[in-house]
Amino acid sequence: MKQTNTEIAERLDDAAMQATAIKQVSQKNKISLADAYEIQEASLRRRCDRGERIIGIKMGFTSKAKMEQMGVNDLIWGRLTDKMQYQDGDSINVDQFIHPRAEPEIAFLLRYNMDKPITLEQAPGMVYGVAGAIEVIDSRYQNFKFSLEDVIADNCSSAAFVLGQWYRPTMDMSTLDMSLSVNGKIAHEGQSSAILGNPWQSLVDAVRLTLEYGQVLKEGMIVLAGAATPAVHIKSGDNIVAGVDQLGTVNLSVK
Ligand code: OOG
Ligand code: MG
Repeated sequence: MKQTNTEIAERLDDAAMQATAIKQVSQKNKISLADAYEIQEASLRRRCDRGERIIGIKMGFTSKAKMEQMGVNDLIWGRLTDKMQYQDGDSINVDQFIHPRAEPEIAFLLRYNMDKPITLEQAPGMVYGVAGAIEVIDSRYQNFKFSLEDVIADNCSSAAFVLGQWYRPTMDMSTLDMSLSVNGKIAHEGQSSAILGNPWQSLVDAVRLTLEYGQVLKEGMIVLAGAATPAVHIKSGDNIVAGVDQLGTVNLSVK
């Protein structure tokens, strides 16, 4: 039987809370892009009803490496809550996730309420700082397989993230080497130019897309620009380090 968007949101939220994978929701239900974002919003409303706070957004599929790894080719955005944030050097418990993966990212800290579109030239002036980051993604779908609508409904696989130190946004952001190491071995290397040619473009698109969906990113919020490399599976005992040229390293261990 067809489910309402609210019912689908509940299933996805329960799957995340119970760390149990479910079937892709688009297999039984015809879901439009607008439905998918409505489901995402409804599932986040449940998190907020439990006391979580939305502190930013993450962009997804901003690099070819990610689009190819996941077989999806359009920009997506999902919400980040305070409960998803860990501090540099923290441990995460693998049991709270289904099949987590980690990826190296760049984060922005917004300086203004983003109530109108911005240009690439304006983007650096719109942030207090930039930082390296690790994003942990965890699809709530079996085998980490989904359509574009499925993954948007599932809050773009958001699970956890860690930020490095904030730096003033004075460097050329388009040519920074990025890497993700697991247990001292480099798992993936890339360049920040893999993120839409320039990570600032991801901020431009984040503002455009959120406005399209009637949301205004607020001063103090975080925007994750999207991974420059494919994601790697992580397991108990792993030490994950993301390195971004000029932005230092970020550490996370997995228990
Ligand atoms: C969706 C999330 C994509 C990114 O950085 O491109 C993403 C997924 O791969 O499950 O976070
Ligand atoms: Mg990501």
